[in-house]
Amino acid sequence: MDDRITPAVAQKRQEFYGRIGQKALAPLWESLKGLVPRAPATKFLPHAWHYGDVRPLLMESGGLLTAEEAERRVLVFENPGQPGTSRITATMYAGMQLILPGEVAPAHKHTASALRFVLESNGGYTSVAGERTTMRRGDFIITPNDAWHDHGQDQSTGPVIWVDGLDLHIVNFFEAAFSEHLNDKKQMVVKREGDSIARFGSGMMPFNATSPFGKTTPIFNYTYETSRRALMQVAGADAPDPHFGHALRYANPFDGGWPMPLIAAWLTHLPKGFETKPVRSTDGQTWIVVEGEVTAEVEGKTFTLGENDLLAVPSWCWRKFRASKDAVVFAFSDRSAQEKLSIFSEERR
Ligand code: 1HN
Repeated sequence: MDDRITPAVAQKRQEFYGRIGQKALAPLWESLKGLVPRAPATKFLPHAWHYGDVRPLLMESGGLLTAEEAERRVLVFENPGQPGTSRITATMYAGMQLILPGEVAPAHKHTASALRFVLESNGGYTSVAGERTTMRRGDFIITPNDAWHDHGQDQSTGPVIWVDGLDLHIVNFFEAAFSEHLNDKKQMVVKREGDSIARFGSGMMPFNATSPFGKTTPIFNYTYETSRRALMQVAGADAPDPHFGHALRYANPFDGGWPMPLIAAWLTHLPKGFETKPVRSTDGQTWIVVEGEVTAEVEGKTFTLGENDLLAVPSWCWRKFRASKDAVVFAFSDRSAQEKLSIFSEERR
């Protein structure tokens, strides 16, 4: 659009826009550039949350209301580029949840899928679709869409703290969200603990198995014990990838794809002193340091991250990582959704 126009022409156009506006019409030529950007221009900022700041506030919230009162007692990670939107990146919701000894977060279900990444737990559990799993530090736990879920803490010792990641903004974008509450606080547990791992998570599968949760992985809990052992064995055999270090992605045994239809997740080991080469991609990523210490550089901003610290890396931001100590880092993003829609892009330098 040529913007060297006379005031008279500008006025004529504005008058026209006013008239067509009354007929629920708008001129594309005024908005075309914003609708079809040359490259992703995120409104979100690279940002870090330090566990040392967040944990005391989460514990303080534990004195303000019970898990049951809150339904879910969570401090939401709000990207400072878009405060008030309950988003850590453009599409992803993330928060940190607290359950105190004896508490229950009551059973409900919804269209959105959720992941839990466990930071602290001594006797914490979550029940999903009739099966219960014990939560342990580093476990990556799946709540498929439309599955009943409740969480609790049976032991008398210590808080249970984890990070929730949900695809609810994608579901809401499509205006496709439903939810329901169960009459009972806890759902009935009808399976023995470990059922899903035995059936689907041991490199085997029942004869004639069909996927119990549609396009979501049937593996309920990718335990840290198993994931870490695999990652370290691979790290001991190969040189780190220049861009990704040693990285293993969580996989759905039915199709080898990402564990959830809209959410991707992976686990990375960076040996002490190793620095990744710059990468950028269109998925909005959330990184959580599980072990060690990492310096991240995102679009020229530097963040030093220790255990349980979180980092938001929005779409198309250059990122690189350096491990100042041997590090293990968990990450999730909307890459799984983007790949299904054929819109995922990545660039490596
Ligand atoms: C939810 O169901 C949980 O089940 C946590 O623990 C956080 C945030 C928004 C919507 C539903 C949970 C949530 C949530």
